[in-house]
Amino acid sequence: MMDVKIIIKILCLFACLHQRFAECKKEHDSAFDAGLNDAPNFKESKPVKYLLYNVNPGEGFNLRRDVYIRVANLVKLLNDDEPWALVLPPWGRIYHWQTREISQVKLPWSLFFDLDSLRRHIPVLEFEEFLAVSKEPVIDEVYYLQRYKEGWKTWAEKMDIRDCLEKHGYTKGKDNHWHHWFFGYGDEVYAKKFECMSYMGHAGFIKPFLMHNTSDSRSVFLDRAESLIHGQYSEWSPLYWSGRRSMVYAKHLRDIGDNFREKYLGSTDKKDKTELDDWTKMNKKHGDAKGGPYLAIHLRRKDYLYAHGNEIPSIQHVPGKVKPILKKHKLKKIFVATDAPDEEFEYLKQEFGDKVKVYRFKPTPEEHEKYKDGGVAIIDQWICAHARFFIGSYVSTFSFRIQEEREILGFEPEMTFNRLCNDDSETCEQPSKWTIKY
Ligand code: GFB
Repeated sequence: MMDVKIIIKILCLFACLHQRFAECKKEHDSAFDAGLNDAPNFKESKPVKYLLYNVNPGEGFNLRRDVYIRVANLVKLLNDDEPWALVLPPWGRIYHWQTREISQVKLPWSLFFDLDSLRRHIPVLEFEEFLAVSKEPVIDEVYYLQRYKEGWKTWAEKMDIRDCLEKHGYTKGKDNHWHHWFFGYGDEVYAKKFECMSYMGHAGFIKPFLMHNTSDSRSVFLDRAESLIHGQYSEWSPLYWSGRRSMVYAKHLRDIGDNFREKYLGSTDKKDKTELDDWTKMNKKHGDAKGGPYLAIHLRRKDYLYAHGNEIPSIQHVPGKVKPILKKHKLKKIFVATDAPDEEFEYLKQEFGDKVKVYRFKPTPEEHEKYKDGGVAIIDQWICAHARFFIGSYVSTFSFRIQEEREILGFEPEMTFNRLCNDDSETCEQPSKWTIKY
């Protein structure tokens, strides 16, 4: 039997969409509040349409979160004209999630994010909820976004239905349906139509196509949605930040991070001025947050050593570079978020000596099974986000998401946008300061 909570959420979602999303900014419960004397406020209602998407399988967790913002803001724009809901692509098969003992496919977004917060930005539903409200497990149209075969000389927004450069695992069955992995649901889910679209443009550029060329369909799937670039919804725009701010981490993960902060790092929201509110009401200024009495560092290792080894320090050089910063900010505790093997972490602990305490978050096997690699990564990010001073890894999207979280919490940019230089350099270009816009 379907979970009662899911049914209530879906009913609420429909109630909201029926009144058109732009007018429906109240809490979900208010859908049941209409009194007899309330004047009806309905415009012509159109049936809700569902946008689904996926990202290049090689992309990591934190770039995927950036693509979510682009697609979410596309849905926001669509809702100015007609009701669309975004179907959240289940997490799974992510290259970096290598803990083989635990199952990491078909993971719902609620494992990592607070869905009520996402819904204060746009209407979203989990893939399983989409299946639950569908008569059949069918996606009406799939568009695979691809490059232009001939390349391009000057950048101009354009889109064209073209022959597929590759089929990327989409096959047409004898039943005339298109089959694909579809997040692990490929045994049941199929598509009626599959086409490739050469695409060069911002996320909003595809809106007229979705409105006018897919009007007979209920669901449209955009594969390789990272091709929709930010453009006017980039890190410099308030809309980017609304999408980003709505991506509040799931409470169970925040709680674990908060307990760790309190227990080992002497850090609480009250003392550190990092209290959280409904994101739509938050408007923190730089310097409002003080942060816990520790320095946090994100030390990206593993495949990063091959990709960006020239830009990051060896583990042996880390203590020498961090000690002067600890001294400057009078800090004696370090929190390390890292994908490094245990030996490297133990080495760091030893090298910092007795006067500096070095911590990392290590889940128990049960916690790991429950929260998955993605949840453990978020706990690390949450703890880093609350430190007095943060040092990230060169161009790591994992570090970028921490920097954004610190912008939301109200830290001074100087305490956030930092990285360590390589072994041979004392100075190097520091991260761009992508400061929050309200
Ligand atoms: O998130 P992500 O795309 O960031 O990929 P980058 C890094 C993944 O490694 C995370 C794990 O999703 C985590 O699963 N990871 C990295 C960590 N650092 C930590 C950490 O401090 N704590 C925990 N718990 N997990 C890019 C990739 O990674 O790096 C590209 O997106 C490519 O595909 C490139 O591999 C070299 O932006 O850092």
